Amino acid sequence: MLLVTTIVFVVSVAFVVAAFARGVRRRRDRSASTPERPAPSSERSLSRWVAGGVAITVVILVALLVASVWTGRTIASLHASSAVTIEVTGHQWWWEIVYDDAVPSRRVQTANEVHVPLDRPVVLKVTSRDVIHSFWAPNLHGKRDLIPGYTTAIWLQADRAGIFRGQCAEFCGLQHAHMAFDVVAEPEADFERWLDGMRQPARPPQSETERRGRDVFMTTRCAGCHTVQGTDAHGQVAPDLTHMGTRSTIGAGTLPNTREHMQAWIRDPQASKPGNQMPPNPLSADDLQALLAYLETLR
Ligand code: HEC
Ligand SMILES: [Cu+2]
Repeated sequence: MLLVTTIVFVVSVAFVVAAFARGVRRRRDRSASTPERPAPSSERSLSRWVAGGVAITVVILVALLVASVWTGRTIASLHASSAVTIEVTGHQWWWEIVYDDAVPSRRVQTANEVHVPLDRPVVLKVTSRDVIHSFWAPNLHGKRDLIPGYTTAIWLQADRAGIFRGQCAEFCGLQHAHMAFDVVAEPEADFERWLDGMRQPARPPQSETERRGRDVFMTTRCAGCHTVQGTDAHGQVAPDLTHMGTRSTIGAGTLPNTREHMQAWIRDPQASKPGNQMPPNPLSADDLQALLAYLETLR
């Protein structure tokens, strides 16, 4: 496309320059200030030029359209045997991330953090659960809208290690600005290690406090919305918390993932991210500390 449009640009500019030069020359040759009426024969030749120009333009545009649709389809249906497929679902206002596997116990579910191996094609299958979002990690790929009920594919490949910041790029409601994510690009071995870690169910609580924290989690509303693999918590409307401790932020980039911020978030998520779908939790101080201790075991 760049080649074709460059040629078109150069040719068009050449014609403009030629026409301009011709006009200057004519004006110099003849001092007459009234423009002459073109002879009928030259008028016919003029309309032939214009018709030719329009025809070439139409042909080029149709060819580019066909090429673009064809390339888009090829990329969308890309199934390179080595490609990693990741499912991304937009929610108001967080990202559900799934690494599917034919073996159900090897399926990985997480949120707001996408890990990809270096130098390998990655196919992201994106969709939305509620409104239109847009998945965008500017250093890795172009924007792609997430349409409810419709799955599209984005293809990307990371050639250098690092953490790439991403952001919802389509206004999707009150907390649109707090709908960020990280793409962590890492060497294949690190990626596999991470994936293996994510496949493990949550470690059972060890201490008395942790056990109490788990009970608080299971008996208050937390478990109705959140999943913790390996426990009775199977909620599907909120981020999977099985390995919450490995994530760098709380609330899709809203707060750093520290104990203090976690405490504030659980007490009242509406304070730092007003309008989000998690309600405040008026817990006793002991219950809250136990819950925090339990959440810290989810690594
Ligand atoms: C009504 C459903 C609901 C209940 C009940 C609920 N949450 Fe949430 N929770 C959410 C949603 C939705 C989010 C994502 C909010 C966002 O980022 O916009 C969330 C986010 C979180 C996060 C941050 C996750 C991340 O990766 O950013 C933690 C931690 C969390 N909840 C813990 C809890 C705990 C602990 C309880 C119980 C005391 C609880 N939640 C109760 C819906 C719920
Ligand atoms: Cu969004």
